[in-house]
Amino acid sequence: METGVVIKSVGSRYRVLLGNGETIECTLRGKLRIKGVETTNPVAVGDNVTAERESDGKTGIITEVLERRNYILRRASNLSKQFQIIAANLDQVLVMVTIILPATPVEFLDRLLVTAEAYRIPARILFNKTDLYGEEETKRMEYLISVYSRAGYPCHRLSLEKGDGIEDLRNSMKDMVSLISGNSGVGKSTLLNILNPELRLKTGKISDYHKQGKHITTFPEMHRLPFGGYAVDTPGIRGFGLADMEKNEIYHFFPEIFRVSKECKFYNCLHLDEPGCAVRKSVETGEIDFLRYKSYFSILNDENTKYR
Ligand SMILES: Nc1nc2c(ncn2[C@@H]2O[C@H](COP(=O)(O)OP(=O)(O)OP(=O)(O)O)[C@@H](O)[C@H]2O)c(=O)[nH]1
Ligand SMILES: [Mg+2]
Ligand SMILES: [Zn+2]
Repeated sequence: METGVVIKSVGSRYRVLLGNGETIECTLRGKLRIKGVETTNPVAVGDNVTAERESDGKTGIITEVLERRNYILRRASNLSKQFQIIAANLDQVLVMVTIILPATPVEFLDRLLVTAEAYRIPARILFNKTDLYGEEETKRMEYLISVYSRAGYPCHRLSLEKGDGIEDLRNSMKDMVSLISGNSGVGKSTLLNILNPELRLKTGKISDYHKQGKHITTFPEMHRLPFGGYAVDTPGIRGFGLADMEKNEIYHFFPEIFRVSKECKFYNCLHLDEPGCAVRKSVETGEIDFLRYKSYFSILNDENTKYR
């Protein structure tokens, strides 16, 4: 019996990195049962497992999945009620966004941040492709940086093309397990190729016609970083699963809204149109950005959000 970490999962095949640095291809033991969430995949990238080696020595069977510290889910498909675990046992989530080519919708960013908050995983925001920004795009980026850093998220300005901001980011990733998420085409795989030049991951072109990525990466995969730590490259995610959330706890996952909510008149205030709502007042004064409030409102009213 050996222990290891799942670094890749495609269908029912799992690649497990063992303690001695060796990797073996594994399948699951048929009757393996995992407690907790109902998901389409019982084992995910980042899971710590025990494995039994087959007689050929190169393949194995996963016999147990050790308890998860945390995990990030996504909706299995756009309108599906089923969830898929993207990765488990993470130290941080890096949300990569771009102002243009492609433009990341703010609500998409907020849903990723809410998911990270719900599982208490710290998040950073990476603004990439600054080399493509003109005056207007730079202004937009600086505005978003002011909104999100006030909310408490560290923000990085990156140009992977020119090499700007990479040293700083590397320091923030050292010895950590990071999940790199973001919409298709923002540069997630490009970042990994820079952090570990041995990888040569496939990257895509942004078509001028659609101005968005083409979902080049199709499976989450964990990669070792030469300076210490791991990073999970993920496919550009279309829909995120906000599982297991009570309607009246969603605002807990917007840090700046949560802080102010303590001054609302009613303890069960949903910050819609209740009298004495401190959140609404702060939106009016601009202390809470309207952009963020809009995302909160939309998640609250999203019938696809699965409530407990
Ligand atoms: N101009 C510019 N292009 C960049 C930068 N970073 C990445 N790109 C380009 O953006 C395109 C998409 O990059 P990918 O790394 O494939 O994007 P991804 O996020 O992995 O996309 P998916 O795997 O589809 O989710 C590639 O052509 C990159 O060369 C940057 O800082 N500036
Ligand atoms: Mg990719
Ligand atoms: Zn309120």
